[in-house]
Amino acid sequence: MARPPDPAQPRLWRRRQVVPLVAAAFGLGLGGLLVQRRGASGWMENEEHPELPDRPGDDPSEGGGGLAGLREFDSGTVRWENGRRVREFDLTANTTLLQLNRAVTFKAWAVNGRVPGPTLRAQAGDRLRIRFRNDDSTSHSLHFHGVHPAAMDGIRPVRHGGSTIYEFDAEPFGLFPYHCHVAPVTRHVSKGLYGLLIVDPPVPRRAADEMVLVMGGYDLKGAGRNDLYAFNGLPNVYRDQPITIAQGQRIRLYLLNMVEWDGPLTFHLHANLFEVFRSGLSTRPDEITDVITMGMAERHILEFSYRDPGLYMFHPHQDQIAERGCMGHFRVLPGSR
Ligand SMILES: [Cu+2]
Repeated sequence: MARPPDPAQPRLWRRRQVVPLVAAAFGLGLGGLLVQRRGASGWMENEEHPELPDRPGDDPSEGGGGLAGLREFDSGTVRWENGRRVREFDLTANTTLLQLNRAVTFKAWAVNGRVPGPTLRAQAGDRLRIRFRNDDSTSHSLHFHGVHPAAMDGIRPVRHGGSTIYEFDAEPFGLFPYHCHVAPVTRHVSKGLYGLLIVDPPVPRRAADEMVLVMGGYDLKGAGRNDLYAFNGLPNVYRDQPITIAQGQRIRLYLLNMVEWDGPLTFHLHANLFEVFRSGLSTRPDEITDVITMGMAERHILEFSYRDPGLYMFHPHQDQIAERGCMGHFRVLPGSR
């Protein structure tokens, strides 16, 4: 039976057509963020020198494929029920070992084996059906930000081997974090159980090269403070493997702060200004700036383009956080614009 097209898919193809060189360059860096070994004794590090080695994450086979996730969106499986689009997602919590750099392996609690969890994507008005399974020995849950009934708020722990279904409407459009809400929540979140849900507006945003950056921190010693920080789970991955973009191309950045233990962070983009769409709740920019402050779980859409080719930094302006892994580069390639 013929079904209406999934509006999420044409958007992605358009984006790919706009920046084929980006996709080609990006393909070189794809690998798994994760080392698929489980059940070891836990994180290991050089206790005397938790700082990063000179070239962390430069071997994709060692978990250096942190570019994975940057431009990945999970639109789920679409079903039609009573004429309405229902988007189903399967999310599983488990313990996963992350190779943060050559010296540090971290025993993370992850969604679908990755930190952050998959970026879920839906259209405003969709019904979302999220099947959550907990394969971890510790109880977890998934709490979504946004509007939904209390029974779907995800604050009840799901025990080992258990599962539940979170079902609610994707409204309004905007950006909504999701994360485990089992106490102590700070620990459950900082160990990796978080991700982002994007709800697209009924009238699509204009074409852009879209990407996701989630800021996170790692408390390696269980001391209530972060030793390492990362964009998209892997410290310094975009410092060492710059994100390739095209000159003059509009970039749409879905940015989320999930750094526990610290106060608010900023995000600063070098040699440029960006438009801010606060929480993604509008299709008109709320302000234009080059540094924005974000508390825990705050998220915004940032849009910009680079006039000149070159290499440009982005990072929180808390420089001690940037210097411990939350640092990246855009490499702007010459284009025809
Ligand atoms: Cu948890």
